[in-house]
Amino acid sequence: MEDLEDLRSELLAAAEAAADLEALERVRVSALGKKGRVTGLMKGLGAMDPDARRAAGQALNRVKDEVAAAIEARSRTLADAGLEARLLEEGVDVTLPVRPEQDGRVHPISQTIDEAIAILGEMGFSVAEGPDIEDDWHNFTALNIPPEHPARQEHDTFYLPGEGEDGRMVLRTHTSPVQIRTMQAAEPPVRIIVPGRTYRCDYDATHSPMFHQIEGLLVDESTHMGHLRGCLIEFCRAFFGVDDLPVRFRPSYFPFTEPSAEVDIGCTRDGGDFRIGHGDDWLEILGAGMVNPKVLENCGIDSTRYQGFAFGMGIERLAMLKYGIPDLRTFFESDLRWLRHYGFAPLHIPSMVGGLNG
Ligand code: 2U9
Repeated sequence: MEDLEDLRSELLAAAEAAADLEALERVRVSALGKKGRVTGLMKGLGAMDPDARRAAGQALNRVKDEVAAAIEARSRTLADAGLEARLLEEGVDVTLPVRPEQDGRVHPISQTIDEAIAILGEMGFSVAEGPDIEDDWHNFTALNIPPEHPARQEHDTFYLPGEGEDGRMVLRTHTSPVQIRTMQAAEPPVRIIVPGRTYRCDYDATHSPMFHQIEGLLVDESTHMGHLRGCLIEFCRAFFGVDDLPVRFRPSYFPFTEPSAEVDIGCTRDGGDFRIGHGDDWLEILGAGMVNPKVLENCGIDSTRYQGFAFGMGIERLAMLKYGIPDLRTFFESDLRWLRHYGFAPLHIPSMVGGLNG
């Protein structure tokens, strides 16, 4: 039998020296493969007497395990280095200046969010963000959504693996948990808007399992429904660029607001012609209401001193209406021709002074 210690050192050195995964595989086959050197020695054990066989077998097994572990470790190192190299090679330097000649476009979802931020930012709202993966309490309980509410059903909500209501996490079904976290962390006045991704188990021509919302929350000592009305009427008129756009508030119900309303804007549906603005028809575009005192209390805010209003809207729906995009599913197909058609110039940043969309 060749000297085991020499063989061990040689194979460990070969594994360590393998420059890539193919070279490492050659080392593995030459050592541990069917015709490999360690395997060959194993086969030789049969010819030995029992005592010598036991001692040699144990020593061989130790070498075999050590060589296998060294190959495994080298394989992980090479894979990590490969990933590192790819990340470096494919990395994008986001600090480089925009190259307008490159024909990049801003996605209509980003554009719509930027427009909404420009309008509501001018009114004094700041942008707040939070996690996409939430716990049950922040996504439902704190918002006064009862345990038996249909929104909590498995077929509406993406639940992540985990035990019981306290352990399992959800993909947030609205951006509202961010408002909950903001109220828990700071004293009023609160004046925030929350744009972001939301998730519901739904997929057809008008629903996507991942979609975007922008919600707003204002809490102060004397906030009332008149402030909510003024804010949303101004928002709708600025967003659609129609100064005298009719806006109507219809009574509705949400567990997190009381009273609640759905908001419609005036439109014309004349045969095949659809236009936002005047006319004798209405189109629902957002929901709103006064924050339910129970929700304020859940966040540690004294509801006898503070009141708030909140609103929420679907970004895809706003973008489809404003920019005449007929099919929701096309938003997420990453079709460059679609993006060139519906996308926006990157150097025009929406603002109330410079214009929302060029
Ligand atoms: C807190 C308190 C109240 C947010 C609100 C709506 C009404 C609403 C929908 C619009 C279209 C969701 O994308 S959509 O389907 N939203 O109708 N959202 S009031 O109310 C809140 C939020 C947070 C703490």
